[in-house]
Order: sequence, then structure tokens, then C-alpha cells
Amino acid sequence: MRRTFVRALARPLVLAAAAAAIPLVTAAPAAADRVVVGGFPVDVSQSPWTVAVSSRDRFGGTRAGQFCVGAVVGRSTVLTAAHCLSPEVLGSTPDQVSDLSVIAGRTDLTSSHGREIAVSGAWVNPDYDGDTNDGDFAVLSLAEALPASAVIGMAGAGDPAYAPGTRALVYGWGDVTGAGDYPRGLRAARVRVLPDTLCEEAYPGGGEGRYLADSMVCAGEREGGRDACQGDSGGPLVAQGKLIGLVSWGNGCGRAGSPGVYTRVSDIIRIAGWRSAVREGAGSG
Ligand code: 4AZ
Repeated sequence: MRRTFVRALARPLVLAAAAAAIPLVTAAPAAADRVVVGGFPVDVSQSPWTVAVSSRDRFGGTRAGQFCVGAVVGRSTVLTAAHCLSPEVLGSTPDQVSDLSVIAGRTDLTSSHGREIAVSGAWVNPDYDGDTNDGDFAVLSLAEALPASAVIGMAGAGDPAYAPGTRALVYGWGDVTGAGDYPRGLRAARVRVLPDTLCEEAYPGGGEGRYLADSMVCAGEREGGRDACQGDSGGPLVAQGKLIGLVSWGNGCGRAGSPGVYTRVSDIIRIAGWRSAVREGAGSG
């Protein structure tokens, strides 16, 4: 089995979130880059579709068990990254995590604001490829519905929001330095949709992963500095008020020449069966 550098890096760092939350004093893990991801604090009321994906059982209670991020796309339906639910991250299948939940309406993970809602079903894209990262999405069904005002629309194929140069925001509670510094509060970073060619050049396959334009979105800043990072995985990339991507992977965080790679939401819509998976799992979703 051939793992990319990025994949090898990503998994231990997701787990490092747990270590940070416990909190053990660990040496800064593999990411040597100290580039700040360049975000700013936001209140979750400004992005009510952003939810924390959490398990205190697996990741400790300090930050409410947050280990990934999700995007609310139906009243009872949340999208997140498939790799968030992998055995390497969870230590088991998702259904064996008894307290898998999403936290809505809570900006500061150490507060008791908002709602913790149990995940009643998790559908991981069966075509997710852990080597290329192709198809990195999963659908979570919630035990209770969120208000319709929390739902964000998904940008379909051909939507102008995917055009290179479009301004976008990425949201999450992930690492703010690339060295394992996990914030209490939700943050956002301003990025732009970048040309596919930029990510194709940065990630031609082999050591650092392979960018596939049909199923991924390239975003960041050409000069680096603003980016998603470990712990943001599954989080929403929003442009023109619509969901265009989910945080998926990249080489480090905020490095010039290594943009962030996102799961392309129009491809999630396209993939056969996902709608029925949502409907079956989510009731009114
Ligand atoms: C991760 O491991 C990860 N800079 C998420 C986003 C990026 C890199 C890694 C993009 O979860």
C-alpha cells in the first residue's frame, strides 16, 4: 500500500488533535512549517451551517471532542470528509463510536452554547480512495433536525462560484499554525478558488498526492499564508453564499505553491446514490 506524504502526515495530526485536547505535551508533530493559516475569529451565527464533528470518547473532552468539521446541507444532513471517519482516525468504524455527534451553534468549543446532536447514521462514500483522496466525503444523518436557517445550498456543476479567482471562505476549528495549535473558537480564512492547473502542478501524483480536477477544488492564495489545516477536515468552503468544497488535504498548511485541496461539492451531488443515502438516513433531510 502506497501512502502519500500528505496522507502519512494528515492522520497522525488528526490524532494529534486528540492529544492536544487531552492535553498531553507532545513535540510538534511532523508538520515543520510554521506558516499561520491566516484566519480570523467568527461567530458561528455568521455561518450556522458550520458544525463540529466530535467524539469525547475518542478525542477527549477538552474541546468537546472536536476532531473534524461538517457542513449542514439538509435539516438532518451534514457533509464531512470520508477520511474523518476512517479507521486510522477513529480507531474503528463510525458505527462503533457510541458518542459520534455534531455540535451546532457553538462558537467556543469550551462553552455549552448550542446543541449537541447525535449522529444516527454515517454513510461513507464507498468509492473514497484513501491513496489519491478521490471522493473524500461522507454523509452524516442527525437524530434531530436543525432549523432550515442553518442549511447551506450546494453549488451544482457549472455554477459560477467554481470559477478561478472567486473569493471564498473556509471555516473550522483546526490548527492555526501548522504546529498543532488548536483554537477554542471557530475561525475562517479568506481564500480564492485557484486554477486547476496550479494544483495539478503542485500535486502531480507520487510523493505529494494527485490532484483530480473533476472531483476536487483547488483554493488558497498563490503566495500562501491563508489555508485550512489539520482539524479543519470536512469543513465548508463557501463562495457566493453556496457550498463549493469540503476541506480535504494538502501539503502542509499555507505554504506558497501548495494550495489547499477540497472535495468538489458538484461531484458529491453527481455521485450516484448519494441522494438516496441522504433520504434514507435523514428522514426530512
Ligand atoms: C488535514 O490533514 C489537512 N492545508 C487539511 C487541510 C490541509 C492539509 C491537511 C490543507 O486534515
